[in-house]
Amino acid sequence: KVYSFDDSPYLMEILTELRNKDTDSIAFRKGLVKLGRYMGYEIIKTMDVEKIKIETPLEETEGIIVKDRKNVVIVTVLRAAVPLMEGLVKVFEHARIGIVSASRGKAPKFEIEMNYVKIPQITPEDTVIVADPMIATGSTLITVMEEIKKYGTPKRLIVLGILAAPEGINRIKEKFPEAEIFVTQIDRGLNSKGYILPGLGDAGDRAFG
Ligand code: HSX
Repeated sequence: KVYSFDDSPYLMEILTELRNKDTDSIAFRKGLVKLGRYMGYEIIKTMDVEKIKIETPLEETEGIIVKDRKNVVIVTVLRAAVPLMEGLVKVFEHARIGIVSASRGKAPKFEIEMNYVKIPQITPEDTVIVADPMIATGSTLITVMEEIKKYGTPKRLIVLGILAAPEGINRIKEKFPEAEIFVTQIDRGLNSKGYILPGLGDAGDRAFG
């Protein structure tokens, strides 16, 4: 299943700022943190809730807990996903965190080099959120998700991106039909260098200079 959020004016406004080439890296990073947090809220909306009884200082009442919110593993793909993760941990404060360094080579092969992998053990109760702002050809995420598989099978496997090209989404769907894709917006396509159009440029460079 693919979720995108064109109908959310607030998310679209933040994304507009990220797309604007005149946005500096301070504002760009802040935007990514915000999107991490608010996309996190969107993920929570899809989690099961359980009714519980609690007591206010005045009387007993009913409340809820979102149990799965506590069983989250966030896998951060260096480097542009770092501010995104910062936002995500604001809503998934119990999350265990995996860090993966993966980068894509040049066209036409777009080979993925993965040289640092630290991922916690994954249990069947876990929701794994793989965060990378840009899903272009999808190769980076596919390589990372193949690696994640070695650490266990989660209850849910979620891909969290800011922008995606249809090409990348289709490839992920094909290789990981069980993955749920949350992306702020789906863009038109890719250029010959494998950049998303209209996109926002290179998220790592824009965030970190
Ligand atoms: C950028 O390229 C992003 O942050 C991703 O890590 C990667 C996406 O490209 P692709 O592997 O989906 O083509 O650096």
